[in-house]
Amino acid sequence: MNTAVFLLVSLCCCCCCCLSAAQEEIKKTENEDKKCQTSEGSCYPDLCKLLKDFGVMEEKLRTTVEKLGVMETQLKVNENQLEELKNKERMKVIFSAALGGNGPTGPIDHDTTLIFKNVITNIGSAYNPSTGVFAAPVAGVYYFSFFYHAGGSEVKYISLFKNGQRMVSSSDHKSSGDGADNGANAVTLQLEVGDQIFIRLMANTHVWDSVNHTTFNGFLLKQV
Ligand SMILES: *[C@@H]1O[C@H](CO)[C@@H](O)[C@H](O)[C@H]1NC(C)=O
Ligand SMILES: [Ca+2]
Repeated sequence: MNTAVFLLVSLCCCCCCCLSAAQEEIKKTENEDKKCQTSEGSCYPDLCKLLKDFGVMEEKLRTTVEKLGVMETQLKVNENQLEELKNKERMKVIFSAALGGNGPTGPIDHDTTLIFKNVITNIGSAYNPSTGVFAAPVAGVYYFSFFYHAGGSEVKYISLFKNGQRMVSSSDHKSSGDGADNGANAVTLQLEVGDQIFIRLMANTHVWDSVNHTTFNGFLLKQV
């Protein structure tokens, strides 16, 4: 073979190869098209998949919207509960008052409600300094304390009352040995709205005040 013939043969062979490869490719594509037409309806493969995916997405969206609705309702409930808690938290009832005067109160021949006139703190104004009575503005747990100072030569006996009921007391005996006495007590009480708390000086006893050492104190611990 001379060079010219060799080139011609080579070129022809290459051409044939290319042509048959292209024909193969066309056949493959036609077959895939047929596959789609028979099993997935008459559409291109990508479009079939897209439509199917769209259906799934639509369903997901529907359930998500439903869930969102439920969550929105729950959120509203939570918000209301939070507002309620905040209101409870905001409610402040705190007072401190001293007996005042300069000298003894008592002895008196009957039990007497002590009127602590020197108001030191009265947030919420639940303590009334003209009657000595604290009235619960809200239901809750309250903490109360009271302290007295008195001369040692008299009997001392004071009690904290809830409405008509004596709850806790502090007392001391008459003595010639003690120049002065100090006593106190405290109590936590669960109160309903309007319950009244006050300190009574028992008959024929006495307490003393000059520099606010006889006091009545209380605050709301927690609304219930
Ligand atoms: C007693 O309390 C009153 C407040 O009501 C105050 O003004 C006064 O200074 C207090 N006195 C003493 C001696 O602490
Ligand atoms: Ca004593």
